[in-house]
Amino acid sequence: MDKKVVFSGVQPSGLLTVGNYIGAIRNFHTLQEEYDCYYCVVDMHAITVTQVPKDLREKTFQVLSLYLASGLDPEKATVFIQSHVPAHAELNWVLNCFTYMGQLNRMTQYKDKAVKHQDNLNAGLFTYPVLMASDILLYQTSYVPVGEDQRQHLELTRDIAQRFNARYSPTFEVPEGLIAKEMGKIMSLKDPESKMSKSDPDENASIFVLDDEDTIVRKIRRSVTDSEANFCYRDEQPGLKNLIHIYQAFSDESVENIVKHYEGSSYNQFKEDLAQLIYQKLSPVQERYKELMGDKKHLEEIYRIGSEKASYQANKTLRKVYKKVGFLPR
Ligand code: AQP
Repeated sequence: MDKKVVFSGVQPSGLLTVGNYIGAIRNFHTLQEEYDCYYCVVDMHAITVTQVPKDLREKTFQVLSLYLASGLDPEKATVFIQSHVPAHAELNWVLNCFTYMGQLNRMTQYKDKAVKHQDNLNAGLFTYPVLMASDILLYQTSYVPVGEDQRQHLELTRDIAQRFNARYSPTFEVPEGLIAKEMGKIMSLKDPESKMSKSDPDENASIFVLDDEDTIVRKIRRSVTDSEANFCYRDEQPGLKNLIHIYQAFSDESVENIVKHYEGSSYNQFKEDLAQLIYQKLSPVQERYKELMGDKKHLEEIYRIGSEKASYQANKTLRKVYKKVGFLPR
């Protein structure tokens, strides 16, 4: 029997944070045994905000290396670069014609990003979710492991797929999200009301996957908590709650056990332990990352093979779509 398909991607728009790691990347390799997995570095998405070309190339290698360093096996999963598979852009055009302006207007990520990028309010930023729908639907994806921030885009993807299927005949698998409940949204260390983001200009708001031990210790020590000095897991203490989620993700302990363990302790003790835990879990990833980044030829080989495999599947879906909308065969 054919395996079900998993698809996900990360933008090479900056150094990856533990938010990206917990919400998405660390789950990728656990799925590669059971599913037919496609993991993409979504460089086309990244140019919806201004990028320096030289840096974008380097960041694309970095994300690819982090995928592999986190346990992805290119023999088991298809690992590739979005712009190397032209079908993404081609399906994007067709799906643009199946998406309503009103739907895109409701996307909260667009609203947030529009405020931050007033100087470059381009159409790509607005239609970003349609390209994401194309990425997912091209592979007949059943499951999409992403963070909570992508839930709305995923709903739109489902909607577009259902609209297309209803207008013609079943063409796209309608995907479901694999979104971790509490850990699906890791918040900023400086403002626990906003999401931790790789493009946050305040470097102290995020732990980056490549941060060294001293940096992790310093950032966690200075993270915003509260003055209650009472170790609790509750909405009224959002900074502490967020740190507990990070602890939970790196330790696989339940919130209940973590709270029981630190009841009566100072926040400082918890913060010291958390910083050590993060460093312990990230340092093997960092080691492997360094090795991989030292051999770009090997990385190129991996992404070339990945793009070929991905193109084969993507073109199958694209041919179906073109036929259904009435384009003449080439
Ligand atoms: N804070 C987060 N908590 C949990 N998951 C998160 N993700 C992002 N931030 C968090 C998940 O990481 C994956 C890759 O995200 P992306 O690169 O496609 O874009 P994003 O969601 O816009 O991530 P950033 O870090 O906020 O990037 P910038 O700053 O460039 O916009 C997705 O699965 C996402 O859900």
